Amino acid sequence: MKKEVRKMTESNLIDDCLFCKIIRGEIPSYTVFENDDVKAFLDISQVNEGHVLMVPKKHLVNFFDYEKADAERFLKYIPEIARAIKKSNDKITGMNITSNNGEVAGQVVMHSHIHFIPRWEGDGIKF
Ligand code: D5M
Repeated sequence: MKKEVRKMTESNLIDDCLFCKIIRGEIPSYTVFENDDVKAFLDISQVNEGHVLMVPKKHLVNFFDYEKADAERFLKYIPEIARAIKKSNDKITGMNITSNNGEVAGQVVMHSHIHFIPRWEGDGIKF
């Protein structure tokens, strides 16, 4: 990534945030998609095989924190990432794409993220 782009996209990353550290490469992750705006990597607690998280390269706590411009900039990658995950394994025929917003909704990491959970017939996952 070009230096000036890095400065622009990562300027508001914070020290004490797990996903900011992953974006900066201070904590390792298995990256499946990355550009100047977002990073997508395997979730450490796989609900189903191929479970991926997408995070914006800007420290936003959750969707309550998004301006319209943030939504336009970061959420547009959802279909592309979903398709890439689906394409990675023939058995994937569906996907749960979810986001927990706020502690009462189950949000544990306070840096906005979207879960991509691949699904297939008989996978035994129950929500
Ligand atoms: O989901 C937070 C998710 O973050 C949860 O599914 C585990 C995942 N997680 C936590 N630490 C890591 C690391 N180091 N790598 C990858 N994934 C991680 P929430 O929606 O906040 O409950």
